Amino acid sequence: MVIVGDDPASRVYVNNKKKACEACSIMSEEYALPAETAEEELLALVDTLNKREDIHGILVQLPLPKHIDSQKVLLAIDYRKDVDAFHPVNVGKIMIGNFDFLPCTPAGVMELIRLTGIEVAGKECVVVGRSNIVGKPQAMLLLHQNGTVTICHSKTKNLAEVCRRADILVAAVGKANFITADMVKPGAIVIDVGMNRVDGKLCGDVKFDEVSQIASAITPVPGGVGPMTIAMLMKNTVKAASLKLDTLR
Ligand code: L34
Repeated sequence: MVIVGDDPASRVYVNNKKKACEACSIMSEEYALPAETAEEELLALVDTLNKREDIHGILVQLPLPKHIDSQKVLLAIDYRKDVDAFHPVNVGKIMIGNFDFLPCTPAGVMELIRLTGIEVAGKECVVVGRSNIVGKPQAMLLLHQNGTVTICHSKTKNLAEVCRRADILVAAVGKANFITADMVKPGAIVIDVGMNRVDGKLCGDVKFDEVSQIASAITPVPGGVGPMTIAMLMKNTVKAASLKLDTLR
């Protein structure tokens, strides 16, 4: 795990990942670099980790400081060690449906949906947010399971109306309390990917108190998608190690 700078949220997430590694008996090393680290220095570290035979997974925690080109860094990670599935090779593999790793947050969301026992096939799925990390891959994973998928974003007209069509609503907007009860179909599954801090308090994108009254299933923040994201990271890391073993057989 590589963390650059001192973003307090990133610090918490990386610490949680470290603890999860310990719980799974996965050896982890943390490289904490100062905010002013030069891009070349970070790329050199990634290169070293790429070459290390005893390391199967590399994760560079985002966001990176503004002077560093994140895409360049993600591209530098050996795609076979890319346990985030952010490398363009892995993104492309996901698009085709022939993948080794799934991005952790969208994969965690699929796992949470699976645990409701409700089939995605044929359902109206609405994803609010279109980031490369969550919204776009999330839509693709729902599509792989034969959902009818709509992606909403800041230019979407009649957002509330579109959201109200959803049997499965995934909120990945990054705005506290954005999804209100009037935007949710009674009986819908609501997955809250938001990780917002309001006056130091962590809250999601969904107004939990009111939406939980009408949803058939809903995830809280904290204690929902976040921990499941980390569980999927552990899964990807074990997969990366076993793929490596396969190539040695
Ligand atoms: N490279 N950067 C890379 N990979 C990732 O998969 C991430 N992400 C997102 C941010 N940057 C990344 C994460 O790890 C978000 N994310 C993440 C991971 C864990 C938690 C939240 C976000 C988490 O542990 N959430 C806890 C509460 C944490 C707290 O108290 O602040 C929860 O219960 O939701």
